[in-house]
Amino acid sequence: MVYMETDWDPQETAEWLESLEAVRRQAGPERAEFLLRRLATSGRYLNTVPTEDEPAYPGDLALEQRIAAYDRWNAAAMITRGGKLGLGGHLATYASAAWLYEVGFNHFFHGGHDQVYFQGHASPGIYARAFLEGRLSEERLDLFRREPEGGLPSYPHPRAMPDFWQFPTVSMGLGPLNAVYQARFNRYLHNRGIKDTSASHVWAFLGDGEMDEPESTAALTLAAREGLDNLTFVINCNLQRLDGPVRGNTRIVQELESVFRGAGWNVVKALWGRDWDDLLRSDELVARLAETPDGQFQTLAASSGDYIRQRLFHGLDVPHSDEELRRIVSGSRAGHEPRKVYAAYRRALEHQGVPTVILVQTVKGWTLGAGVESRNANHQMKKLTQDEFRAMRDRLDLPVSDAELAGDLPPYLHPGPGSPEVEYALERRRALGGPLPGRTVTHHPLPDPDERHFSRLAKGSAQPVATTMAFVRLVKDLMREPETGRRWVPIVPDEARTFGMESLFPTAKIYSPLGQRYDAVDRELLLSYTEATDGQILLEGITEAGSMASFTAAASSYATHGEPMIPFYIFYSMFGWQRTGDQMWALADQLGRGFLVGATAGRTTMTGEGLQHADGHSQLLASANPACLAYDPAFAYEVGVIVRDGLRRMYGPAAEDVFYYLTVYNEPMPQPAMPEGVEEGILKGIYRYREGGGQAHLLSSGTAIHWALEAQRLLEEEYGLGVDVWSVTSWSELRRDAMTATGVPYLRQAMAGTRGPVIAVSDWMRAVPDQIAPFVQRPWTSLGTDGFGLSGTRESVREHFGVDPRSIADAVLKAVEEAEG
Ligand SMILES: Cc1ncc(C[n+]2csc(CCOP(=O)(O)OP(=O)(O)O)c2C)c(N)n1
Ligand SMILES: [Mg+2]
Repeated sequence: MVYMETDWDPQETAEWLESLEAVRRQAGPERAEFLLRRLATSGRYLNTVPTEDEPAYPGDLALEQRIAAYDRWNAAAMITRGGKLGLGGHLATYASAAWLYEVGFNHFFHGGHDQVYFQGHASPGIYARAFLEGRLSEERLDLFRREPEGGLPSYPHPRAMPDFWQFPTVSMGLGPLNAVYQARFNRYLHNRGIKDTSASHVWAFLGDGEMDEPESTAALTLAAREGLDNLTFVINCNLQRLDGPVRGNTRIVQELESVFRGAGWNVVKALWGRDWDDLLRSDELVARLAETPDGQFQTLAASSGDYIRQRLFHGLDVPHSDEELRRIVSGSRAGHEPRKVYAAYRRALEHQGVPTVILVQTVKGWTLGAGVESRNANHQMKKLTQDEFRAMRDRLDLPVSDAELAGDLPPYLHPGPGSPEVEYALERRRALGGPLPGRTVTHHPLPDPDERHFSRLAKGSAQPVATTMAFVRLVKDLMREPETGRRWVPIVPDEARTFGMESLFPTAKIYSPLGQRYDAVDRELLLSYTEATDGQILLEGITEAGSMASFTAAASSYATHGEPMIPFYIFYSMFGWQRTGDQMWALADQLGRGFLVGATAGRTTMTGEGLQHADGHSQLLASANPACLAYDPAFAYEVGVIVRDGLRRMYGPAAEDVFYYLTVYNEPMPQPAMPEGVEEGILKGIYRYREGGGQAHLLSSGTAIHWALEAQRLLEEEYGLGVDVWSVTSWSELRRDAMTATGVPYLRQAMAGTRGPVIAVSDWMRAVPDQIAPFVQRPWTSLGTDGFGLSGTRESVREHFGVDPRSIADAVLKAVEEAEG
């Protein structure tokens, strides 16, 4: 345990306690508490590595200083130039974080095997660095935020810039969460013998405001528990977020320190710049700083020396002029000093056993001038004036004349391809394994699995089987494939038994880096709960967010690690898209590939669970994601056809950047054999399942096909009305095809030659089938499960929504009557 220390001198402890007890008796408990607090805070609010312990700096500081100056300038110039077109961008974030990245680029980030999560709003500086290295041209910089013209995306978007960005980070909270699970996934690949990732390190650069997102801290204990010392968080504590101070009345550094320590992390603080060293010899000043609210400290940083002296240094004997005090308080921070940043990073990498967080203090907007630095509105300042550029030039000592600055737009500055700055930067990158950020995909197609796994499903079964079970059995078979079996990554948030997956426990085993250090209570049973270092299953516990983060890491492993993995994440469908839809969006941005499986789908199919469990809309949410192919299969053989095609489309020779969403049901139903010639229809979204006379057409998906078939029988027997039943495997794919087809859309091709009204029914809200209504071009009726779910028997709830066979038959009769009338 990291945070439990033994009492090596109980005698001394007893003496101290006695003294404190005496204070408490004589001066009261408040006084004793004050002393303790003072002791605690003063010891805590200092740099972890004091100046005298800093390691020697391994680089050429003068050159690095110049490189950083160019990057600062060009980032600001890029945004200001775009600002003239009203395009916006962020100046202050990178300005405060520049050294955090420069030290990483020159000494830490390994281009071959590290993964770096850049803070989204710092992207201008990352582009500026790539410009200095000759990776981006001036023309590209000028197209920042002008993507239709081939320009640079505003933030790290792998989909928009797939040879550059690896990790989409700008939706705050997802970066830190994904970084933890990426580090964890690196270990998983290693422990399973798929890839040696022992040299990989994950760096996550985060804002202090971003730490408020629940996702940012959601996985901290996992990271410590699993001993992820291949992970470092760097939190840029500039004390500000978008609107104002992150913690006006308290202190963010202390709060984060407690949170991370409590979670079992190693904490490194890099707070004060070198100029504070002498001042901080005063315990009184250290204590004052430790009790100054962040809002006040921000004000001090933007104030005159006189104010600073009165508010912070009153009564203290300080040998500094007002101007010196102003300079120190306004800008001397560890995060602006490469030596201090280097020392903190070294500490982080040297620490073994648990991950490290570096809490680094900076000034938001640093070097952009007094109008920007530490100002509440600086997050949204989008341009600097000519005067501000001139001042910046002087401060950073950059070679640009007043005349060159006189134009409308500030120029980009580059020291030239053969300059010492560029040579140095490139040499450092070469030594560190190549350029970064960068994303490369070495194509590595996977072979098709054996056909017999799918033909088993195509045969059907008389015994009722739920499609969830059919899917799980299929994957279980596929996991035995010699070549691709080990690439499957089953992910499930404490719901494996619900989906019949416990049969995987003893064979595939549950991943734990610790192995199994206990006798499982069910070890005598065939399906005992088996954990192992090389386990294949990621049984995540109750965290859909964590599961999605694991899925994201596995789904992009083909690019991040050159190792295609086949994740399937199976979840209660209600707790998928609506709970973690933003992660699905980020997954699409990260070009992830794999199978998302919404189990216990439908508003009426899971009995008795009610309003918060009954999912009648995830198909609609999924339809909004452009990278997602969403299917709602009715039969086991459809599941087989879709999975086989998915494997080809995502892992075959012409792999596409898509992922799948399949909804599967828990209602055991007879599984028919696959009719001839339906495969194309299954994949495109529709085929006629059972002809019945063609007077009307019932389109249905998922479990609803059974109600439609029953309605077909009723109509035939009771009314002599012959109706066709169609299986719609994907409403959204049909719509997508219809919207983009140049010729006749597939839906119309499939239904060509038929007549009569169309009635659609599913276990989803009507808006799901209504997606295709405009393209049917026939009288259209839809039935669905609009509104909140409720508990009851399947039959009673279906009657409530009007999707039971009798209601469907009534709707058909009405539609036929109207069409004839
Ligand atoms: C989920 C989410 N909510 C809101 C935003 C909008 N946003 C962008 S930056 C920002 C403030 C960031 O503050 P901080 O994390 O402290 O970063 P820094 O001060 O380094 O810019 C906000 C609210 C976002 N990008 N993502
Ligand atoms: Mg901040």
